[in-house]
Amino acid sequence: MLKSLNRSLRVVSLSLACVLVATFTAPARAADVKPNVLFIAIDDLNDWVGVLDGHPQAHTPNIDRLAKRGVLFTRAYCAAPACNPSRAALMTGILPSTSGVYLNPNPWRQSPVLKNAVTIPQHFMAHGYRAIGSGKIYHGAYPDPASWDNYWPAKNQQRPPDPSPPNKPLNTLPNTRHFDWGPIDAKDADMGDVQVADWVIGKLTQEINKPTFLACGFYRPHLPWFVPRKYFNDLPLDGVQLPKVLKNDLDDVPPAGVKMARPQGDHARVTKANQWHRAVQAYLASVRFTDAQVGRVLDGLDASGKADHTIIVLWTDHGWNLGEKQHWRKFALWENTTRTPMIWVVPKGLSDKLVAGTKPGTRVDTPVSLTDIYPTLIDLCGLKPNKALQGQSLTPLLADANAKWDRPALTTHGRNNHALRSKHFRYIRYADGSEELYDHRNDPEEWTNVAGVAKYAKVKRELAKWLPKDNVPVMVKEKKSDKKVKKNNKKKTESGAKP
Ligand SMILES: [Ca+2]
Ligand SMILES: [Ca+2]
Repeated sequence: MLKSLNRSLRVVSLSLACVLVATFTAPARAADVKPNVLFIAIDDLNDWVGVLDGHPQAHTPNIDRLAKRGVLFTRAYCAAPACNPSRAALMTGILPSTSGVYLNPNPWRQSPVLKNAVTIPQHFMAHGYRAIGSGKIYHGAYPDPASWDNYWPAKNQQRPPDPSPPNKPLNTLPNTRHFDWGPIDAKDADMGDVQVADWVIGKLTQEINKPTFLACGFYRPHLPWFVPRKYFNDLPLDGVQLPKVLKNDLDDVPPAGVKMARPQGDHARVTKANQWHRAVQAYLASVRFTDAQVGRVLDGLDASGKADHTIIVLWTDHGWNLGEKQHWRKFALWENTTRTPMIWVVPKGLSDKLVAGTKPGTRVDTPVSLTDIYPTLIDLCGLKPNKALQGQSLTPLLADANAKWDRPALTTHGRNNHALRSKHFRYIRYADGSEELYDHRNDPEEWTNVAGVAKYAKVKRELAKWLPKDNVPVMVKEKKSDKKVKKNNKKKTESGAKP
């Protein structure tokens, strides 16, 4: 009797306490609460995602359900079509043409412009946040310990090793290095990205008690496309569909563009070894694997009870060609190499700038840049502005998918080679002055270069106004010592446990 009375009293006092806590922490207005940020990066994922419809066999139920929960940008473009310059620009908000960080071998923190640049997580730390993370956020060779309070596996080693098959290369290509693919007999738990997700889920459930910027960087579908066999199961080789390709597509591309495509390189090797279908199969399988990890992290967030208090942004660092224009990888200025999935979820009442939150299932078709992520986060979380930023806040588009937006999306590959993407056009201008123009109203695959057609002169002129005025020289070159560091990092991350 006494015991049950005690229990009742405890329940009553606990309920009272809950009411009090709820009352004390309930925000008078949105700005009183600092939202958490879950910042999910995926490496080398193009538009082969269900909601972007880039490939009929793309199967990404988890990225799709995230998109349905918030706003999907269907035309988001990288600042540079390579890991290092894209990520350096995204994380600092400063364009390659301003920083001189154009390519992968440019150690970005050595650029005089970026040396003291305040990265996104640094800006959050300066505003009372804890910045933590795991996985690939910066390019592998150039992690940034200054960006984090805590990182796993370590501030200078962003990701754990991946399993590697004993009988490489699986795709039979000579001198493949990581240009290799196929199923491996590894368990999910052996995979670096699974361990990264585990760590992030652990932090979500245990430790988000103060405003936290939590980064989660997935490495697949970056090469090599080695993922556990089960992700290949529903993709029989004889049913794999190649991307849409036009024969002789490069015939109307100027030499500067053909040089980027390198048709005698990867494409010749892949087709000669009869590996095109296997490559597409392995990329699709790698995308499925990563999508599963995204799903685990989203489930972790929901189970943590913090979802209502967390802004989510998901992005990938650039697109990828798998034989379109006889081109493979990124490193070029076309739609497929520059387009990336980008998704935002802002819960209701979290942001003064977007009190209603994002409306589930919204699609924004306006072309935007990944350099817009930084100012958007500042805007949504009510942080002080960072004057160095060159992007612009996406908040107007998050609030209204049809909001006015004049600026085309800019992508730069190497010094003074640029692409501008407007609603209907892609305009490419190479350093030697040669051009491509594609009219997406009737040419979504960018097969017909209309740069020389008189009626498009005005379109080119209007777009050219948005080309950067300054194109600083390459400011940082890879040093011998960096090459050594890179080699060691590579060893650390690729020679892991054998499956
Ligand atoms: Ca990448
Ligand atoms: Ca063509």
